Amino acid sequence: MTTARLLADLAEVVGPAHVLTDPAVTSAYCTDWTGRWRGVAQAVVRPADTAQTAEVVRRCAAAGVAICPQGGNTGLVGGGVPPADGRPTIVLSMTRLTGVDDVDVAARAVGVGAGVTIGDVQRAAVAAGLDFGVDLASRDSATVGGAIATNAGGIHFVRYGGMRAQLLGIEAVLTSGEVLRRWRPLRKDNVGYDLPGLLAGSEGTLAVITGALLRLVPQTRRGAVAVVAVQDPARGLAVIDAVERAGLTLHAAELMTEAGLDLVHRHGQRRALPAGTPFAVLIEVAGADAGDLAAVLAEASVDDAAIDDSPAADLWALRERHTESIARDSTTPVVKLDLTLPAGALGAFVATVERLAAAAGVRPIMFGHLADGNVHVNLLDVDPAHAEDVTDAVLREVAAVGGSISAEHGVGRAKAPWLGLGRDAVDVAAMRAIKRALDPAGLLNPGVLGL
Ligand code: 2HG
Ligand code: ZN
Repeated sequence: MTTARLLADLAEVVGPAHVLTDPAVTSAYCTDWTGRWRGVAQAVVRPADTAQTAEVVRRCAAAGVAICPQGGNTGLVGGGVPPADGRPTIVLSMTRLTGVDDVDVAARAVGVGAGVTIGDVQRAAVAAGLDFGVDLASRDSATVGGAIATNAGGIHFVRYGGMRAQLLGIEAVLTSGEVLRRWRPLRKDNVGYDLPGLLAGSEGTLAVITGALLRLVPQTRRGAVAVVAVQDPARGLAVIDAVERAGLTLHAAELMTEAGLDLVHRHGQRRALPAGTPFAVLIEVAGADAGDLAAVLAEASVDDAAIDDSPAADLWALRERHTESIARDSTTPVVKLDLTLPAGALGAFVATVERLAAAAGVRPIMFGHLADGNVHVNLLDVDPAHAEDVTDAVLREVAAVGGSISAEHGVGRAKAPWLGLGRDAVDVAAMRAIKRALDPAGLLNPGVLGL
């Protein structure tokens, strides 16, 4: 079947207005948020619901056309954009699946479409007197489907876990066009393989997620935030430990560096700590106020801290404005490496990256989710011709000290060549077997994950 014929067929399924082919319109869907990854698609197809999604998948599979599922296109590893190798591909944009069911307050659960934003889940939960356990800076663009596909973590991972931990159920279209649906608001449901858990982090390579039944959590009504100056990450971890040992509930614990803070200040954010602080840790606690947190920090001999009751938007802005300030400041597309380090290796790793970056003539800004050992290494002003070399050097260092080459952003296209640094041969073979079983023709997100 010709591609033109397939697109005409797909237009019958989703309506002609939802098969986009004008390059002026489709280019935004084919380029990732960082501008580093650009692909080519014959069309962007925008189904309205699960039935249309299933029909689109069935017809693409019959025609041998690849499918790149996409949510809000806020991913940072190129996993949501089509390949650039010219193979016939459509982008399957899931942003029209925006249904939000009534919150099941007794079960603390809500069913939502894959295209609902994380912010809309939070608002639905709050309106019902509850909350959603995942929060991230891209909350108003990132969709549930994309966040599940990447197993996004975010700022409250330390308390509630990432997207995988929020899944009570899932709905997804298989390459056969059949709809897999596990949809019971049960906390315990131990019948066979954890398929929702498997689709979390599958990065669009196993099935197209159309909806999810999400766990909700009680609201945090009282809280406090501190931004604390520390000499090194180890001291930051010690302060976090002291806060938890004092009985306070950790809601977030984020690491920032002097270079990152200087950058967000240059981009307009007011300072909370004096200039020259080598590292800063943002700590949010739940169920306590600023006075309680100040007392614990004094006990832990912290002498430089800015403290406020939650939500403390000004203190949080210091951390949340990193990504956009970095994007605005770099002269080339930023090389973003999201990593986990063993707690004891963090300080030395930061110093090593600074050395590697200096040798490569690029600017490093590091920040991240300290309590999870998750560092976001951002490399600015990297000559695109050298992006692979500098990535290789950093990822090898992570593997050498026993860390993970992907903490919460996924593997995508950015890290696919380094999959073997994160998983051994037996592990990769088992993943490949799963991929072959669910997508024998290799039509779902080819090139992503490197399987
Ligand atoms: C965050 O923690 C996101 O803000 C983005 O994971 C990280 O921009 C980044 O590198
Ligand atoms: Zn993050």
